[in-house]
Amino acid sequence: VEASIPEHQRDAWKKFQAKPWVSKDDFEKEVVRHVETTLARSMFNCDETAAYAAASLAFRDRLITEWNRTQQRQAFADTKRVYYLSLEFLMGRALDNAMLNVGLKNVAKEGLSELGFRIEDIINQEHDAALGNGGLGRLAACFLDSMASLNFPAWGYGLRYKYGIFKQEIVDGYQVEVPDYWLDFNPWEFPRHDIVVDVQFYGGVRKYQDEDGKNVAVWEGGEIVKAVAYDVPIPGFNTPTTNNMRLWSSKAASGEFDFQKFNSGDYESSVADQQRAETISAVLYPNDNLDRGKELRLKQQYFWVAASLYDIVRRFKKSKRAWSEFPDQIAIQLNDTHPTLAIVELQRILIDMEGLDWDEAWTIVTNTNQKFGYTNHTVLPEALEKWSVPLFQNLLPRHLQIIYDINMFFLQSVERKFPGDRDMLARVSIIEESQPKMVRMAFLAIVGSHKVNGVAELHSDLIKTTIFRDFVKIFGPDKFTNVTNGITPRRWLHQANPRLSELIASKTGGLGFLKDLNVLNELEKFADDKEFKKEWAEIKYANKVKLAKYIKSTTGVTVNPSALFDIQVKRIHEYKRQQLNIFGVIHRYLTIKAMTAEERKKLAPRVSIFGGKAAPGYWMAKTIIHLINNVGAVVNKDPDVGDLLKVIFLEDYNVSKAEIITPASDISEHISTAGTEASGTSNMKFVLNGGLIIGTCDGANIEITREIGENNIFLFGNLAEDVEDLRHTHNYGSHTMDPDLVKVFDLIKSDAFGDAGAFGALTGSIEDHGDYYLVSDDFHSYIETQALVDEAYKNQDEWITKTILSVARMGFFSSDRCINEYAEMIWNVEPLPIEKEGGLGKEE
Ligand code: H53
Repeated sequence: VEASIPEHQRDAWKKFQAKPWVSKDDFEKEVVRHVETTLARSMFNCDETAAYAAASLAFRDRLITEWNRTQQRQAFADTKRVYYLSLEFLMGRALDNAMLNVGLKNVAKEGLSELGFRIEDIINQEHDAALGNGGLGRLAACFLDSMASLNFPAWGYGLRYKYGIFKQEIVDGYQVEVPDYWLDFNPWEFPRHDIVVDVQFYGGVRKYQDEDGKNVAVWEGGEIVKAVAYDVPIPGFNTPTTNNMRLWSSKAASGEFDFQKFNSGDYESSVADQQRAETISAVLYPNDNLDRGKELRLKQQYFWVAASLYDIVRRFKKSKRAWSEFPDQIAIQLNDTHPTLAIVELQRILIDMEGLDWDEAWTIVTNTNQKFGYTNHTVLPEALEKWSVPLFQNLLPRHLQIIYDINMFFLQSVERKFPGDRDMLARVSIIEESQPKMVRMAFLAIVGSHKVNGVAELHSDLIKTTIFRDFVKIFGPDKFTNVTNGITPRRWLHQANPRLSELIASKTGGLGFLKDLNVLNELEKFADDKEFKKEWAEIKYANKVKLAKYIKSTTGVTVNPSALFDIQVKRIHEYKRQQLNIFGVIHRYLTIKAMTAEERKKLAPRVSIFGGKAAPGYWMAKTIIHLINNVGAVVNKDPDVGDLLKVIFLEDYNVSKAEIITPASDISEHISTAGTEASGTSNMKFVLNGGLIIGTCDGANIEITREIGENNIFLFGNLAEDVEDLRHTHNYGSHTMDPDLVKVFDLIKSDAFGDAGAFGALTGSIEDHGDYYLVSDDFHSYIETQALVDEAYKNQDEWITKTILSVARMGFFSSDRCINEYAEMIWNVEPLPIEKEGGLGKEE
């Protein structure tokens, strides 16, 4: 429906157009107005929740004005757009980010203070938007920030889960999951009840020939669910560009419950349809790096993909261009294989709905002029998505036919290239000939994309030589590329560590480093500057004091802020090896217990801090959490140990907690079995905040080492190239356990940390079941390297120099660099220039 106001009536609109507020007085006026009208409260009953609501609404109004202008500008320019399809967006809090990105945090701080509030208290009222599990979801959030900050015309498309990642409670040392209902009050989203897409499931396919002898397929029957759009504004830093993240929410097609059933007394089933439809976008699947093949998950994927593509195609059709221009206007990035159905859905739209013939359509879908790009984030076999053919057949019958056709044409081309190689055909087929047959989503994504990228150099090399080897032979090496991950320095330095950001700004000529992170290089000249080092160390200490207070208030344990803070926070997974860390802690405990009082005096005190969620069904990961908590319970109250060792498990690790934890580390642990962690991104965050790393030669650790220098990182353990051979030897019985690890296991088995039965599966997986993750193989190297950390930390002067040099050399890891690489190598899009940029440093 055309709802545009006629030309001759637009003057009134222009005259009264909303203008973004800028001054402190205007901000206060807006806050008071929202308290008194939107919230129907007053100065007599305005608590911090209400103040948060009003301040957020004031900023939201401002964002939305710029959002509107950005959308108009982008529509008018009609240039190529990027669509980032991700099932996860781990956004964290929005208010602090909005204030900083529009450059009005100080204005808000003063304004709130005049109204009787402390800005920190107001910021802390916000519930995290936690629509993601871990690295993959947070990467998507950093990318949105960078795309807006760099003025790219870009949209994120995702699902509006009613329940984000569960909240973790620790009860008697065990993880307990509590639902995260986060939508009670969410000022950051705009429901678009006018943007609704019908999405079909189930049913069957009728095929016939029309009068012209053309084959026609009609997908009919089944059920329809409505997808309703919710828009979230994404402000760029120091630019008016405000992009859009569109999240889809599911709703029953009828909208209401069935009145007839209701009137006939059948209340329960009258709401059942509605509930069934709403289930689709109800919960985020809580697995990271694990595929469980559940029907509801496939439903989520198709629901989201179908609605997003419909929206993208609708926008394209408005421009009245020919279909052949589609690839010049649109770049779609598939964040992992979750949105792979987009390839099939576009082909379906073109042949079934738009009447193109197969070849014409497939040329558009797979056009080399930048259409679909596929990012692979893992080589772990248990994380690679496969869907059973019978399940597919039932839910998406037409899509399965199209996949079979795509596969047939693909295999024919392989056969032409490698005549007679039957094994090759079986290996690369999109359909796995198993019982039941399975659709291999990664293979479909490769066949349908023009570029496939890994997320760090080692990882991108590994996918080319292992899981996608045959595809390199088939398509040639140019289809495969690397874009090493990055993080946004706005949230992960400026927002999380304001004092460090301020110090850097004072030495590098303002906040420019936040837009060009290579400017950090200028810090090298201060690496030996006494005054600077003093300030640097004071900031680290203050951040540790803040974390120590947080630890005290949440766990009751007192930790010494002068101790070495050793942190491992990330999802709990065997491949990430929190078990190696906690076994190392137990080894340290044994060592301390065996020391004389004199020896103890020479030891550097440590606080070992853990945090992270285990997937609810991942028993081994939960066992590791249990062990960490039980070790803490024993060690923390042992008078022989005192301050020399404390073990902390922080409950419910999430983005806003990461903002407190990350700036407080002296050393952080990134100790995955070599070849298993695709990149890791928290490693980058910790170094950027002046912490050092103990890590394996894995993922982005390798590139971090290259950038900051090997003197500034503590690397240990076996290399990726040796992992396979080591596993092989384990399986053939020649697995000899590391003697120090045996002592650790003996202590666990003596019930020192509670009933050892609870940990039998964990120790057994290493001693008796092949030690797949090479814990014992790497144990000695790990312990030795930790001893080097102890030594190095004693020389605070050198330690500080190392951290300054490291920060100075971290420019490469900005997500702005990533986005520019994607734009150039994969998307072929240009930023849309802005006439008036904000003028950096207006807040200094
Ligand atoms: O993606 C991150 C990587 C990290 C990798 C992670 C990831 C998930 O969070 C979930 C599924 C998956 O396949 C991969 O584990 O190494 O840094 C962003 O690329």
